[in-house]
Amino acid sequence: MSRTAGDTIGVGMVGHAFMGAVHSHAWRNVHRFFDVPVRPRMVALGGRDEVRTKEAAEKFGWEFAETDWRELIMRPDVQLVDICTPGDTHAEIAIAALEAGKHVLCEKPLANTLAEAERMTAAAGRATRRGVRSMVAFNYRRVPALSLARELVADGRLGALRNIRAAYLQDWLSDPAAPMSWRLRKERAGSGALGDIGAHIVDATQFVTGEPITGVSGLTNTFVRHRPVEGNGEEEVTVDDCAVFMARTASGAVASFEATRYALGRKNAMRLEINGSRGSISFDFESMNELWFWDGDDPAPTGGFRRILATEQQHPYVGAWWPPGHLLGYEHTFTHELADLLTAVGNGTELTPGFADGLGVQRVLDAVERSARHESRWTPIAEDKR
Ligand code: SOE
Repeated sequence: MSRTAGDTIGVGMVGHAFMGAVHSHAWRNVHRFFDVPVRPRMVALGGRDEVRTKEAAEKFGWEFAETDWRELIMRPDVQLVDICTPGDTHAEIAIAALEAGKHVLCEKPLANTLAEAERMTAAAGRATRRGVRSMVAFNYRRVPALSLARELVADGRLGALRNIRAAYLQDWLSDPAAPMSWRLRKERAGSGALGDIGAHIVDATQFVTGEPITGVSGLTNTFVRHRPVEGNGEEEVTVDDCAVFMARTASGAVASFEATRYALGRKNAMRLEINGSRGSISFDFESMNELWFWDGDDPAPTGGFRRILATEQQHPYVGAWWPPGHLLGYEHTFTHELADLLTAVGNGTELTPGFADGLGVQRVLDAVERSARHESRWTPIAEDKR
């Protein structure tokens, strides 16, 4: 098992773009708000370009900059590796870090292919037996309102689950002149809207309902097939722009999913609505502090949904922050994620979502792609044979 020095743990993080910035923010703050058993020391930041990595390390608060991730993970003062790179490097970095006895936090989706996700999960399983922890960064699980939704479902307040409507709507690709980027290259990103944002709604649905998705029928499309490359003509887009699929969960609930980067006017509308036999819940990340609840047991029903402002001290994670009504934001979800990670590392306790959960999501994404390739035919999710 990776050793921590007293009550601190050395962290090495690879990648310093959007995810690197928000993870750094969380690493800087987690122990100042949450009573975690080990405090992070922000040891080393990894990136390919020396100048940019040094600048980012200085800006975000890392002590050292490394241009070779292999050297970063082998540093004796690094006991936990945080992977914030595009999907094509997740498997290699995560497996090497786990084999070196380092705890691993890996951005989503876990991998670019099912085969990689399987190898990563096997490595994580071997590492767990040596006391090494691993987690996949599905941060939306740590939105207090969504954690609360899970509690309501688990407490039976929705009854038997019937219909699920999940959507993740962004619009940053609507303009055909928007430039090519790594997120639009299959070899780097694995898939498009499906893996990038569809993965979040698959995980959020399985998390809130506590049920796996058992089969899907999918449809994908790429609306703009070529995009400008700065100063260098055009490049082919090799991933989906939008993925829509219907699904069934283990208890027989029927679900629809939509992930798109073309929903003009929607910036980060990650939505989940669940209707059960006793009640319904509804959530939209663009109003992330609110959970709407239709409570069939309400003694004085008003006919509509009731707004719960999930900022009370007793709501999940909120006790560490501000008084009621002083809203939380996107960045807090990452701080919550690290609080759970450090608690599990320090106390040797269970941690979710683990790589097996990431693999579960990957199986759904893979089934959607296979279904879409075969005229949307119904595709069961492969059994977990581990
Ligand atoms: C993509 O636009 C993206 O940044 C995702 O990669 C993140 O996971 C999501 O939280 C916000 O949108």
